[in-house]
Amino acid sequence: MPVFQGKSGLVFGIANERSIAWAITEQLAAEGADIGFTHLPDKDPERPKAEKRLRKLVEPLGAKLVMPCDVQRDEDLDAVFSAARETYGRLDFVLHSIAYAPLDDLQGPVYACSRAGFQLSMEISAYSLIALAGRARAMMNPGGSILAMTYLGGETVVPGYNIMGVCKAALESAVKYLAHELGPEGFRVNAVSAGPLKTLAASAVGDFSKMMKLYESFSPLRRNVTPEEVGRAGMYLLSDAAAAITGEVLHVDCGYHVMGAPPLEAQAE
Ligand code: 0WD
Repeated sequence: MPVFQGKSGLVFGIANERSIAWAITEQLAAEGADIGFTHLPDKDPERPKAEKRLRKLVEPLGAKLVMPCDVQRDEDLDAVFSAARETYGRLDFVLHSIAYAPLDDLQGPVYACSRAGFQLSMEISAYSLIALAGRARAMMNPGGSILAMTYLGGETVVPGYNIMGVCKAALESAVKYLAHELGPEGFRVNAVSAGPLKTLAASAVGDFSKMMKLYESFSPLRRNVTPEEVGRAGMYLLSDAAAAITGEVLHVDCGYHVMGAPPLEAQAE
């Protein structure tokens, strides 16, 4: 039987077909999951670009819930969870695949980050997980699973990742505290720390192609991850196959995070 047969959940953060949330969705859908989706509210209601892009991807999956949601707005979040309650009754999983920082602040240096840019980046990239978890816990089935997306720049310094690294550190800490708080209720909270993938959000991070070359030369597997590999790992953590895993940050990065120094052949160059 498909792993997600009879299970339903929400996916936040598909901007287009390159989004990591879409890669995970493809795996969940292939395993029979019934998924509701949100998109960023369109500024011009006459030209609903974000909604159109998302609908084109998810309508073939038979999505019963497609709604706008700006995670900065409590009323948007409340509307999504109340619609999910009406549509699905209870939820088995929630995927948080959202991040944002204003370009000026993202470009660094960290010491020059504006107060407003810091607040906005933290609110969208880290607080939003807390806001989702608080609402999800009231309506999840036993064994329910929440997953967030993070990056190595939240654990160690990755030049160019700047203020987003500070946000990911907060996000990863939130994963652990939420795992502690929701565990007794039977819910799990984890994160996938993915290697670089060329998405819309990634295009804002400086020197991104250099980063991809680094992974090719330095990671134990000597290559970059594929969206499908990240999708499968995300699906695993959301599934019952990971029933005893919570508070975990799973690195899906071809092993890059274990290296303390470049491989000898790369050092010789
Ligand atoms: O290399 C990468 N691409 C990696 C990404 C490596 C490791 C982790 N990640 C993380 C990101 O930091 C993020 O948390 O994965 C997550 C998804 O990122 P993505 O798939 O790389 O990027 P993208 O396709 O742009 O999706 C992020 C989405 C937004 O996209 P845009 O580009 O339209 O800002 O986050 C959503 C939105 O759909 N988003 C919001 N959703 C609700 N309310 C908001 C908001 N205020 N702001 C952004």
